[in-house]
Amino acid sequence: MDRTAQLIARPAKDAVAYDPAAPPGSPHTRALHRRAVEVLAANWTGTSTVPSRRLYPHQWSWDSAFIAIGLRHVSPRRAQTELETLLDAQWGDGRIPHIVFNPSVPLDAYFPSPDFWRSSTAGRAAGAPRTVQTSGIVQPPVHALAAWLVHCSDPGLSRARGFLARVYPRLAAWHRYLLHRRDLGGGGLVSVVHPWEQGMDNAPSWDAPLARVTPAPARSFRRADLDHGAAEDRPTDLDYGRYVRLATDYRDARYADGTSEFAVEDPSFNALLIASEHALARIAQELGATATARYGRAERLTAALVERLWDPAEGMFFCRDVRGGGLVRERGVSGVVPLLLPGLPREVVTAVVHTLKGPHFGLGTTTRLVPSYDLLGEAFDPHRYWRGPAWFNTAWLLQRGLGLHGRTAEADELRRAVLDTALTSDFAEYVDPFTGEACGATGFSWTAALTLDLLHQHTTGIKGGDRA
Ligand code: 9WN
Repeated sequence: MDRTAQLIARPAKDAVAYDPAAPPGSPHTRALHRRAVEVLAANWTGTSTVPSRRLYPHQWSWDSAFIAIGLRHVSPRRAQTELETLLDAQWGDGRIPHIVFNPSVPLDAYFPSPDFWRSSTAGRAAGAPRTVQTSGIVQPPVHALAAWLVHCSDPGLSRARGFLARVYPRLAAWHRYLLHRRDLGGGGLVSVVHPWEQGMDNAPSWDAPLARVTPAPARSFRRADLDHGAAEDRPTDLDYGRYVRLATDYRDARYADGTSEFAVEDPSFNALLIASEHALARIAQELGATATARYGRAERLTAALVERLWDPAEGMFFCRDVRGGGLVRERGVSGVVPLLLPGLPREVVTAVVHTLKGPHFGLGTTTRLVPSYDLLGEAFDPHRYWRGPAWFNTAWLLQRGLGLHGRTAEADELRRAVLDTALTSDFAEYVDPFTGEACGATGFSWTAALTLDLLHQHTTGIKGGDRA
């Protein structure tokens, strides 16, 4: 029996609120730990973890990276498997698909299903695998960061199993795909060609670039998400029609890059690529290879991010609409995520922290977790998908950024808020940023995984080797 199974074999007690003052190893901490492990065990399929049994019954790309980051604390081996299952579905051109479909799940359980994406036929020219069905778009490249952190949790096991040696070429090919095929703006940054690629699907930053897209007729598809989620919390039918149109056009172009009418340079997506470039450099060093070129690339990408997306007057990063030509001045959480970058200029760090604590995000004053969108923005809605509620993965990224830049008090406060809210919301997918009320699915995998990671940070601190 591996460690995860042993832990869940213990009888679960009723959830109790996390006591922020509880010392490591206290009953409160143990209850939180146990429940988080239970969530991950319940969502484990044998080779990977579903984000949520009902709402998202397949493997998702950036979810798996976050899940591996937490799972490494209870089963480093299982965390390795999580990432390697995803990488087994990598396409020949290097892309890592945003969904890897489980063939035993009924087609109507999630839309768009494998028969929509038709990866093994429409994706053949781009090198889609024949044996597994996937989507054809991507998600944020958190994987190299996750692989490095998984390695750090048990370097002996990692070396004995040749984990990094196996994943390194695949991760390098993934970054090559993004840097060479997706620099649609020509300025060195990567563009997403669908809101689902960026991971914050319904963010107001997409409204202007999406407005140019003719929606697919509502009758031409059936949304499965509304079977499990409240319609008023989910994207509208009109937005869904546009998502379907973009995905259909990409598929019908055989997933060739360069022609999409939607192309956006997003701060969070690019920051995660840069963080993962730093991690790839660490991995290369660990494998005895030279890493100078990778560190150099991470620096150049950071400079491009600041040059193309930073707005000093607003103290945050904005998306660039490559087809429309300009910055989209909607304040989304994506615009503060670059705080996690080690090479960010000092004045940028100061301004981002100021923005986080100011009236638009209210961190530590009106909100406890960081809202996904501007509290004062016209489109703000505390419950609607990515238009206001707070997510745990963005809180984790920002907590890491605050710690990295020596903002220890703010990092500790955010850490406590995450742990507290994770338990009281039963590991919700997302929460009301003011009240912490659960929204979307409960028992959500990355919420549980990142809770575990933050719990372990308390006992071990962020170690130097953990930094990527
Ligand atoms: C589309 C799985 C995914 C997350 C995304 C989140 C949501 C899917 C959806 O769920 O997206 O990929 O159907 O809305 O926005 O970040 O990876 O948890």
